[in-house]
Amino acid sequence: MTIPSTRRRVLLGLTTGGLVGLLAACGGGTTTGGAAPTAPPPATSVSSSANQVTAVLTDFHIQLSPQTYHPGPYTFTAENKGHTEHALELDGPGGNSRTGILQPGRSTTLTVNLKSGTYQVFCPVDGHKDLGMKTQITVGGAPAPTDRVNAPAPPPGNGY
Ligand SMILES: [Cu+2]
Repeated sequence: MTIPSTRRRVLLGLTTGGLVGLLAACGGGTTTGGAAPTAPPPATSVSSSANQVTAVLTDFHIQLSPQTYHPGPYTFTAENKGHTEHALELDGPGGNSRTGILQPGRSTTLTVNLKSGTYQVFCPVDGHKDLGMKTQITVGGAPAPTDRVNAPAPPPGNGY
């Protein structure tokens, strides 16, 4: 009498639910003090809570990137694209703050906690303001939604 071989059934329970996408967050590289990076950070990957504004300084004009201003922190990136030294200063309800003197081709950042009202934006280098390096921004009344929870809903359309 032969004993039939038993068939063993191996059930491979393969579940597909185990794949977890590991998103490696490429953190911002530390800035070394040597060579000055000239490439501005891509605006789409900014995770900072501060809003980003670009201020291009030329001889003798200040060009701000299009922006609607609300109370809160803003980081101004001042780029000196002129042929002489410039700087950027903001003067308004929150006080005034300025960058250091920028040599041609240099850039720096200036973080300002904007408050409601009008700010004068100009170059504090001698005479440059009168030569045309001045503009102004108006900070609207509606705070950022994450700023104050109990603030009333802003009117539609931003009225700007
Ligand atoms: Cu200037």
